[in-house]
Amino acid sequence: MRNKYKRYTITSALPYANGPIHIGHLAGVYVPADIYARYLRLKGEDVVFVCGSDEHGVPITIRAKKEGKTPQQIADTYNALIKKSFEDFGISFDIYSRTSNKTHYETASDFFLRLHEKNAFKVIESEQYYDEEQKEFLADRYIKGTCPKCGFPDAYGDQCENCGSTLSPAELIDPQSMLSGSKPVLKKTKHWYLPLDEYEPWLRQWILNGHKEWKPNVYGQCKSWIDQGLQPRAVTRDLDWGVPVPVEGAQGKVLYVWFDAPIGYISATKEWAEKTGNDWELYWKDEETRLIHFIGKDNIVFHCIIFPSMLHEYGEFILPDNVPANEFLNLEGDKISTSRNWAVWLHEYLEDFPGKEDVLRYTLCANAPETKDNDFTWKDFQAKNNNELVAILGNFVNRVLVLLNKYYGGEIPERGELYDLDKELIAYLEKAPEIIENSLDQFKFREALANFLELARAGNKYLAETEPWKLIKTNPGRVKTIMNMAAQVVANITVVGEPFLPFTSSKLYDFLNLGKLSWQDAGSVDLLAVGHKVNKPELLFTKIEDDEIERQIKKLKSTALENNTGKENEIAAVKETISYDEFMKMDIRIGTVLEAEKIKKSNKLLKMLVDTGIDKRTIVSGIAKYFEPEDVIGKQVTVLLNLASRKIMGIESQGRILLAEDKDGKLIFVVPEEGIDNGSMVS
Ligand code: B3M
Ligand code: ZN
Repeated sequence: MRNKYKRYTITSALPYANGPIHIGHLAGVYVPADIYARYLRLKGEDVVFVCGSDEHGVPITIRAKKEGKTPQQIADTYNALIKKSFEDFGISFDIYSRTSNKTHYETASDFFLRLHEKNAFKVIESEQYYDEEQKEFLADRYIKGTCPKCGFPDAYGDQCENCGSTLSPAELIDPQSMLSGSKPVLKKTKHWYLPLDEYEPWLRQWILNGHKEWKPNVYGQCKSWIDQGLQPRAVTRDLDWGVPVPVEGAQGKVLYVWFDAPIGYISATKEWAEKTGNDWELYWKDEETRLIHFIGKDNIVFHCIIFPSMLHEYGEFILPDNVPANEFLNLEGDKISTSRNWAVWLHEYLEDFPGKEDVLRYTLCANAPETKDNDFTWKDFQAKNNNELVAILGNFVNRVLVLLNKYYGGEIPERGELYDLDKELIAYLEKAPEIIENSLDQFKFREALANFLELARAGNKYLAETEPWKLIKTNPGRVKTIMNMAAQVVANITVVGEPFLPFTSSKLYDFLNLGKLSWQDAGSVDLLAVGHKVNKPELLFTKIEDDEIERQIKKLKSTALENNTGKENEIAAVKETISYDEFMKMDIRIGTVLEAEKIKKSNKLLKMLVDTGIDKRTIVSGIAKYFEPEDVIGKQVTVLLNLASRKIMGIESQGRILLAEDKDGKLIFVVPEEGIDNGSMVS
C-alpha cells in the first residue's frame, strides 16, 4: 500500500455551525483524523487535511429564528467558537473553511449545474406541507405532530425523538406548523432528485465487491441501505437559506444541505490551494491521490452512498478509498445530548483543565468508539491521567532527564559493551514504529496508542531492571550505556508520540533540545549523539485529584436539563385551539402552601399541603430541584383544582400548582401580583 499513493486528501465532517462542539465530536472524528494526518505528514507524505463549518440547513435557521438573529449571524458565532476549539486542541487542519463563503457557493452551484446539464436529475412534482400564514413551505423539522408509531405527541416531520423512528411529514397525525401553530396544507412544489436507484448496480460493485476492507460497521450500513433498495433523493429544498438552485424555475429554492456540505470539502481544498500555490485538482482528480473521509456513524450514508454517487455522476473525481466512521461516545453511561446539556464542551474543558489538551486527546483516543459505542467517564479520565500519563509516560521521561542532568550535566554519555537487556531493548525499539504504523494504517487508533505507551513501559522496565541509580557508585561505565539507551527511548517517544500527543511531543523536543525528526528516523538508538546536551525537564503531566473529578461530575449533573426533548431546537408552538367553554371548565384558584416536604427516593418531587380556600389538599409537584421545602411554605400559589387526581410515588396528588418553565428547564411559580384571599378564582 505504501507506494501506491502520491498524496492524501483527508477530510473530517464539517460541524454544523449551530452550537459548540463537545468531546463526542473530538473522539469520533477529529482526534483520529488529526492523528492520521500528522502521522502521514511525519512520514513525509503529501497531505491536505480539510474541514470547515457546515453553515446551511434547518437547525441553523431554527436557532436564528429563536434568537432573533440571521442564520449568518448564528453561523459566524459558532464558526469562530468551533474553529478556536479545534486550534486549542491542536487539530492540524490545513484549512478550516466555511460553506457560506463565495468559493463554496460557486463550487456547489457549478457542481449542481454540471449534473443538471448531464440530465442527471429527475425533476419531480409532489405535494408538501405549506404554512399559509407564513407563506412558506415547511422543512420537515418545522412540522410537529403525533408519531404514527408510538403516539408521542411532539414528533418532528423527519423523526420521532421518543421512539427513534424515521418519519416523513405525511405520516404525522395532526401535523402542525411550528412557525405559526397553524395546520399546514399540502401544496404542489417541484424538486430535483438524484436518482440513487440508477446508481445501485454501480454502488453494489464499487462498495460491496470493491471495498470489503472497510470497517464492518461501515460496510454493514452500506450493504443494508443498498439491499433495501435505493430511492431517488431530493437535493433541493424550499428554503431561503442555502446555495440558490442555479437553474430556471427554481426561485425560492436552495440546494439541500447534504448536497452542498460534502462539496464543501472540495471548496475548502480549492481555497487552500489558492493560498498555498497548489493545484487543487491533483487532490481530487488524480488517481494517485488517496481520499479518506473521517466521520461519525450518522453520516455514513451521505459519505459512502450519496456523495460518491454525485462524484461518480460528475465524472473526473476520485472516490473515497476509505471512510473509517466511528460509533458514538457516551458520557457517564448516557447518550451525549446537546439539548439536555449532557456533554463536556471543549471550550469549557480548557477553562477547567488549562494545559491539559493532550490528556483529553489521550483519553478520547484510548476510548475511541471504533467498533462499538463507548463511554467517557470522569473517573476513567482521572485514571488514564494518573496511572498512564503521569505514572508511566511522565515518570519515565522525567527520571531519564533528571538522571542525565544529575550524572552528566545533561550530556548524552557514550555506550559501552551491550548486555542482553540492552540488546532486547534495541530489538524492541527497532520494531516499535512498525507496530504502531500497522495499527494506524488500519485506522486502529486505540491499538496504535496502546502500542505507543508500550515504549514508555519498556523504558520503565529497562530502568527498573538495570537500576542505574544503584550502579552509579560501583560501575559508572555501565551507567553511561544505560543512560544513553534510556535517552534514546525518550527520543523515540518524542518522534512517534507526535501524532497522538502533539503538545507533549513539542515539550519533549524542547527538553531534548532536538530539531524535528521524521517517522522514518524512529526505531533507532542513535537519535541523540554522544555529547549532545539536553535541557532540564519540567513535569509533563500532573496528577488530577479526586475533588477536581467530583467537581466535574457535579457540574455535569447540575447543569443537565431533564425531560427536555430537544427544546433547544424548538420554537414553542401554539397548542390546538380550544373553545371558550373548554377553558371555563378549568377551576383555577389562589391557595397558600401550608406544609412542604421532600419525598424520599425522589430528588424531583415535593409533597405540599395547600389551603385552597375551600379545602386543604395534598399536591405533589416536580420542583424539588429548584425549591427547598422552606422556600415554598407560606407562599401563595395558583392551583388548578379540578384536575383528575393521580398517584405519584404512592401519594394521591389532588390538583396542580401552576409554574412557568423557561427554555433551560428552569421553573418559577405563577403567583398573584399581591396577596389575595385563598380561594380567589382565576379566569
Ligand atoms: N454537518 C452533520 C454532522 O455534523 C454534518 C456533517 C457534514 S459533512 C459534509 O453530523
Ligand atoms: Zn414515535
